[in-house]
Amino acid sequence: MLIERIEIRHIKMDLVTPFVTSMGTEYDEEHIIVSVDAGGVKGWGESVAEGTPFYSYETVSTAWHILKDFLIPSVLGKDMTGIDEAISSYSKVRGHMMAKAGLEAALWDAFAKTRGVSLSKMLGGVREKIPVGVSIGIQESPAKLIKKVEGYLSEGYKRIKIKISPCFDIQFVEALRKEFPELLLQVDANSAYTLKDLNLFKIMDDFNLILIEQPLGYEDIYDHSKLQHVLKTPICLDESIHSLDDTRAAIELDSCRVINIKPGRVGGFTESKLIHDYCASKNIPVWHGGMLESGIGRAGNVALASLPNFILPGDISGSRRYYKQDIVEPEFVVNADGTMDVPVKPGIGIEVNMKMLDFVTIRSESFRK
Ligand code: OSB
Ligand code: MG
Repeated sequence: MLIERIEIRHIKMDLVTPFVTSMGTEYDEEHIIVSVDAGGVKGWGESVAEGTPFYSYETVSTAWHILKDFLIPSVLGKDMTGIDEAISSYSKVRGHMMAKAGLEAALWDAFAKTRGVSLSKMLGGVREKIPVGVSIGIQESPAKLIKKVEGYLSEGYKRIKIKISPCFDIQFVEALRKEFPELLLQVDANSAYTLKDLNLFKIMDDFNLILIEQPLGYEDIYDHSKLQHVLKTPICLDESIHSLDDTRAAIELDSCRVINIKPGRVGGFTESKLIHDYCASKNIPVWHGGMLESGIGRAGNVALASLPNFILPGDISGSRRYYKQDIVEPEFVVNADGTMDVPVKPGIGIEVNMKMLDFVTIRSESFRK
């Protein structure tokens, strides 16, 4: 497959409702859309580096730089036989997982399209529908949170994740548990706590949560093992896991009993699959995280989440939960039974709405050999 042309677009999309976490408040989402023209098809990917370095050190600007100056030149004009060849062409680049994942996703889509198979099939997916949940930002009061949850449950979502941060934690979890005793509930702290908060987690431990996501330092693996050893609730790592090696360390140290896989955080679908397979071999369930993607990134996430060890519902919600209008057709919808259909058409299996994509594009640059 000859890589003829690559385009990157900086996009900005307004969220339907501000997303409040322990890292701050997001009103809109900035990402990079990557498209690759190769072998008569167009492959699409989304780099989930954000406008700010608050979740990850990467930003749209750093990812743009790494894509333009290092990743794109290493694949452009080459005739590639498969994805591994592309990855090894830029393996000298350390870190910058989100920049890499955006390009890798576009290449996976192009390879799948040239072979006429769905991305799900090509990745080894086995599900036609995936279980999905919703990630709810911090609300002003427990009463407002309960209202939000009621709304999402009525749309079909079967699992609720709430963001927590100091002073916006126990009382919110307690109120939800009281209102919905059977609710599949999990919390995400985005690294807002330290081991000094042990007592708080011991209280959390009695609310029958599915898991507690990334309570401690965003690069930490060691302190999480200390915390996991005194809790019965599984800890799930998000921010701390950038590779299969990190995953092995975390599982061997018993720092977590569940892994959140986000292709953007680990450099793409290839590393995601390695993590998925390793976790399966250790009986560690995984689930698919989210980065408030547009439909382009979401399509890849849905395909990846169709692999067998994605046992827990993912942070993969319908397009409307995030954006008034998505940039793909058809947009993603949640079924009444809390599942989402995995696209079956070749590649990511949805069409890009070019008019909408142009509307949300702030700047673009294209490269050919
Ligand atoms: O920690 O999982 C996270 C969004 C941006 C950055 C980090 C996280 C999130 C979410 C959103 O929780 C999940 C979604 O896309 O629905
Ligand atoms: Mg998280």
